[in-house]
Amino acid sequence: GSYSDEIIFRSRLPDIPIPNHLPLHTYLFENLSSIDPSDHPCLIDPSTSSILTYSDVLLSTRRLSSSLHRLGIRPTQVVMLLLPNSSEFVLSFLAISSLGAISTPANPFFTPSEILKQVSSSSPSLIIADSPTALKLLSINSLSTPIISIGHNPPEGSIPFNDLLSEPADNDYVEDTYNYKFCPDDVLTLPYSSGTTGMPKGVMLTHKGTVTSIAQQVDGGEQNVHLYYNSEDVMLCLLPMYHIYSLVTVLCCALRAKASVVIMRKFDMRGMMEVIEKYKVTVAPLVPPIAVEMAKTGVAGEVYDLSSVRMFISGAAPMGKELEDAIRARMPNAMIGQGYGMTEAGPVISFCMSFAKEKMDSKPGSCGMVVRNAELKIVDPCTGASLRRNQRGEICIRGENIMKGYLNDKVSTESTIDKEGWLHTGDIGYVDDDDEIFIVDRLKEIIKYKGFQVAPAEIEALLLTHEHVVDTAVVPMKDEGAGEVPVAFVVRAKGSDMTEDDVKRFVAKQVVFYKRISKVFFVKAIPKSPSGKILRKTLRQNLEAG
Ligand code: AYL
Repeated sequence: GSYSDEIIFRSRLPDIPIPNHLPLHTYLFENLSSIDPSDHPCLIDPSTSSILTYSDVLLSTRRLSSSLHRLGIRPTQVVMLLLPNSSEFVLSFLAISSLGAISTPANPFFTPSEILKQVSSSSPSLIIADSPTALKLLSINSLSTPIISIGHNPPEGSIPFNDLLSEPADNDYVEDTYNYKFCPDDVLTLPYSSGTTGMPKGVMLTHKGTVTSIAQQVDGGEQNVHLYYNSEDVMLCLLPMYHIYSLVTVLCCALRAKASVVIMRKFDMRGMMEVIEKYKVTVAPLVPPIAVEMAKTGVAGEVYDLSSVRMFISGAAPMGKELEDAIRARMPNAMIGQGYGMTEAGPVISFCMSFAKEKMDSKPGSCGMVVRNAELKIVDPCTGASLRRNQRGEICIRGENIMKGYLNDKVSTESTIDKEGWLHTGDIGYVDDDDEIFIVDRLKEIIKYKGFQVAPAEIEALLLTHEHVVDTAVVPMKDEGAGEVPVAFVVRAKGSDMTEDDVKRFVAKQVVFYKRISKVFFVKAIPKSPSGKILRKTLRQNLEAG
């Protein structure tokens, strides 16, 4: 049909002007006059009780940029971040942005082979890591990238991070950055995602795209705002910053709104409760598995005062009504709702409208309404036709927020963003009569372990390197604690006596914890389509049928 027949859904909030001609760091600190920057807490570290004000963060970012410049970092070069949540992560991310360079964040718990894959794909000129990770990196012979190490005992052979913060910005740096011609379409950051199929790929998120996404969430000035944060807010930053949810919706949105960010390095239930109580956290962006644990353990409401929390945001995986009710029992003052996003969308697609400045009602289980300054449609995966309200199909989004494309992968880019600029999410859902989005299924391969991505293709490729594995398919299996876990169907070589444990151990040695196989099914053959594609849906259905 003709494109004018398309059924397009939009936010009920009007579009706004978005200053996405600005570099991200400039945009984030644009409205400092609304606070006293030298007195207003920006980053709070509960483990040391140290506080960096907005002025401190700006000054340190400038010093760090100058030092990175002195080390040779220039626009378009890549710097890899292998860091747990920390103020150093934030300073590095901002400093790299202000140099016109590109950060590529990764999980510091990655195994050497996982790190090397991202290194060889993104070719960083420098790696910034915490000292245990730096030590791990220094033992990889094939790695020649210089390493900056954070922490008290920087291993020999690495550059101590603290030295880079002690010197004031130098003239060369000031002159060079002055002459540097910024383009809003320049890449800001390169998180890795497998998208709808295949191996993890570098997602090129630009300054323009990221500024747009942040503005779609927290801008809107005097009128209504999708996600209402303000300078009085205290944000819980517990989810890892190397993941796009925490980086954009927690950190960047908080900085834009001049809120204070409480940074937690790792998760434990009591630690989280203590921090919420002590710092009177107002916004808690979390993932469903943490909510499940919170609902189960008695520690929450009974012992700790969680009444300061006014917003409980769940994202990255589905949250059902029962879970929502359980959280409500623990956090009586909190609005509870979901954000829905995808790394490639920059990342946010929709948000619960109970988080708006002028609240709207929302239904349990809904992912909210599409963000403003964007278009959403639901398409029939077979015909490509756009569908009406209450009809299920693939969710697609179009707007200036979405990625520029995958790094060095034109084919995957073109199969994800079509000629009309629609990003195909691989999620199946519908839009109801109140403009609320519901996700009901997944077209794509990805497995979501506690919101973390596991790319089946990556684990399958690994299994195929085992000499006793003839063929294999890795698919998600439902799990109460994690949401989903990866399980493997394996065709053994003739005469092989390989056991389930052998397979599990073989994978576990080479991957980060959440990619481990939790069950193995030995089968005679892997079901495939005539063109050779694994019939993942058939396997998933077999699992559900038992
Ligand atoms: P990625 N409900 C169900 N599934 C979800 C939801 C949700 N609320 N959010 C994300 N997903 C799934 O790239 C969905 O399959 O980004 C989606 O395509 O690791 C996939 O996760 C994307 O996985 C926010 C809120 C970012 C959410 C996010 C998305 C982070 C996950 C910012 O404010």
